[in-house]
Amino acid sequence: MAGSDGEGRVSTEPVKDPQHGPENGRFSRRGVLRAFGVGGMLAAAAGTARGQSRAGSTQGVADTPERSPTAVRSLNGWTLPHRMRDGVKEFHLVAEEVDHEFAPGCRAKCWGYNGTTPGPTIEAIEGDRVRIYVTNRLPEHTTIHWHGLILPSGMDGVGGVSQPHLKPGETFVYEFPLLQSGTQMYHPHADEMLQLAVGMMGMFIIHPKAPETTPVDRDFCFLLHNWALHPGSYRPDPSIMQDFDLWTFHSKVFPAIDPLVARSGERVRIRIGNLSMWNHPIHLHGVQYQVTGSDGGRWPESQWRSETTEIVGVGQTRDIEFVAVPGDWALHCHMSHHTMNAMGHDIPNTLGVDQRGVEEKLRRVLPGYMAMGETGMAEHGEHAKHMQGPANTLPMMTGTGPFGAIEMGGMFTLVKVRDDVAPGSFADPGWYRNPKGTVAHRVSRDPNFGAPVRRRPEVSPVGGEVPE
Ligand SMILES: [Cu+2]
Repeated sequence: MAGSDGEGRVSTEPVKDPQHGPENGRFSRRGVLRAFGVGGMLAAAAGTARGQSRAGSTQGVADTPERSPTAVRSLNGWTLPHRMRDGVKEFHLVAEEVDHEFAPGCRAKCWGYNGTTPGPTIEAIEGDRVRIYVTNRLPEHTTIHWHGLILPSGMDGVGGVSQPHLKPGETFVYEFPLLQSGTQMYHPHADEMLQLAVGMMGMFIIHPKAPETTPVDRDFCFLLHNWALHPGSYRPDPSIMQDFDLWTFHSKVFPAIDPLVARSGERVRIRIGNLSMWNHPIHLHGVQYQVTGSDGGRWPESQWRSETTEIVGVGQTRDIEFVAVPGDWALHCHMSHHTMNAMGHDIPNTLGVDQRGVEEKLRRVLPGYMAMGETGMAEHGEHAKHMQGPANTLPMMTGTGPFGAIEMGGMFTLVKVRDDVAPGSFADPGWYRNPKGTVAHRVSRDPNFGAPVRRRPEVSPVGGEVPE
């Protein structure tokens, strides 16, 4: 490998950085050097990157003060520290099993990188040369494919095609220049169905070399994924193709997904990548966002388009941007099963079915059984609070807001915008306090209230009535 110093010079310990980026939220060559230069990776491993950030060395690397893109914040995730060696940005990924929590009450043995699924986000600048060590601590071979990156064929990471597999215990090195910018991803290209199904993936953000003409104040990213973690089990089932139990933003489900916090008037970008088995229409309330980019980079402004829902297809990334307006705004997949947690896909439809008597009979063989669904599923969210379900299984829908049950799960979180959010602060500001007179409210409890126009259903006499 040209320019490689071989193995042993980079810590083989997983490097964990609890911070999401530099303190000021900006991402500069100098700042990163200070944070993760000489000794910086060890400092980061000790969780003290911020405290050590001014002690590092900048020797041997030209500074480019005009470059100051906003550091990306990985939702519920983190950014992989790097160090400079001979003008090359060095990263070290460790493929390994991880004990992952989807939300309190639901965890599993998954596979990921450096202790997490997804793996840490790799962040760099167009024109950088990167050297990425990959250590395989899995029980089977793997590779990493740099999804969407323009690179030499031998660096593409397709096991058996572009390189030999990394056997357990081995470390390989990838090295290539970054010839593009945009929201990219990484994942294995070896035993791919299984390794993706158990969580092996990450984001690879490349900032453009030239400053962006319309800069953003906050830059979030997350990956979409699906999991077949059957009720009562602790290992995702890789053989499932459609009936998944968990739908995740960055491997978390509501209510464990971080809110996206911003100050009113700030320009916010959200970068979304999809390495799941479904396409996801991602819908944001409160604004018309602009779709501004993909793994092809930030598109020319003439190609931006206003949407409130954008499908992020499998293997695709999409960047959306908007100017933040005050409120608590839902951000979710619009496939309504994808905003639910585990549910039985094979159970009969009980909507409208009188289940009196059935419940008692079933309880004799299934203690705790609850008949439900006669009038809808909303009651399920209420019962789930006091009824014990199968082990390691989240309620299908959950969450409580200032006005009651939220009845969501899976791919759902909130964009929380306030006038008084401090620059660089991502702390959850709590629930939005609506200005007086701006909340929908009850005007009657009488079902015969008012005189709304209603139509009689037009039905032909053929076939008779719909039975009760
Ligand atoms: Cu979806």
